[in-house]
Amino acid sequence: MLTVYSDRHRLHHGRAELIDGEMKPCFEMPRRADFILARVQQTRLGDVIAPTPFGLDPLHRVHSRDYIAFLQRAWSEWHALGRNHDALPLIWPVRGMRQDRVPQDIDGKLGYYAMDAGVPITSGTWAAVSDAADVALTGASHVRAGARGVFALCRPPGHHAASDYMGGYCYVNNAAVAAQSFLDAGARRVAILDVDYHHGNGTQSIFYHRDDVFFASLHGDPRTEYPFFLGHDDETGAAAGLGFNANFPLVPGIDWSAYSVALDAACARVAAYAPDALVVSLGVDTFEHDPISQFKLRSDDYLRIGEAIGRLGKPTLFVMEGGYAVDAIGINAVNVLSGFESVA
Ligand code: SS9
Ligand code: ZN
Repeated sequence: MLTVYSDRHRLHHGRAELIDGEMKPCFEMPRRADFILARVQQTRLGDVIAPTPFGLDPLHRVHSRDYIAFLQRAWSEWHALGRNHDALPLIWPVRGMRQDRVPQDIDGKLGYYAMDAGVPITSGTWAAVSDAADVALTGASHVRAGARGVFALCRPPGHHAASDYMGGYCYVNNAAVAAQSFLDAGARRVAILDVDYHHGNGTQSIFYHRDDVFFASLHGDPRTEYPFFLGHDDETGAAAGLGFNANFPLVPGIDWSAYSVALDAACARVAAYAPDALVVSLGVDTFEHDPISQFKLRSDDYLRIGEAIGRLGKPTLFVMEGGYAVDAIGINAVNVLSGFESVA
């Protein structure tokens, strides 16, 4: 399987995040991608290529222009105030406050364009974020050219980012950008299967009113899990998109026996949609030793996830999302890809 990878992910390296009331080193760190790449090479999964630049147009297909402009400029606006540490949001327009006025000050803009504080912006964040989108777009172009499966080793991840906000370590929604690129190249239906531990709220929200992208997500139940405010099973789509969104919220602590039942159900929904292409939001924070998650999948279970996806028989783009047990992230992510490849 071809892997698309850019070294420039390292330019995004947040120092700390506020978690459980404490500032701790960011769980979303450069070593994650380094370990995945090392495992790709160690297992001889296939060639590793650099992305080609696609520019801003494909980003504007799923994100608002003002949000993308904000991401491009945020560090320089922050830095111009003499601040050298990471930019972080600290105030949000909640119920009853104005959503129709974008503040001029960078502190206001950070809150306006964020859903949480888990999104440090550093001097290199935009370079890494735009390369990650190019990684996904390059992967999609190889799937269109006939590859059965391609791995877009994106970092930072993307599935919490919506059309005009960042959150949960995510800035540009790489999976959504790739899905839209399939449609723009002539596909009529694209499915996105999100197996990250956290609900893909950004992806759901981008396509919620549309029937040309079917979104299915397996995740920790939002009653007890981040992102808390989206991901329930009664969210089935709206307007033309009604019936084209499927959430599978799962209780904390489950292992493969319960997870696989939901995975089979989600895969059956994907198969029924009969997509021309499949995008997998590949998070491996469902792992038993993940430091911020509560499922109990073991490394071998990821082979089974890949086999289930492979049995769908669709041209498939894997887009890397979460996974924070860094020592095992390469084994677990590449196990999904190897499982996929083992199914002819
Ligand atoms: C859990 C805090 C979660 C954000 C997690 C984002 C995951 C992206 N106690 N913080 S895949
Ligand atoms: Zn996650």
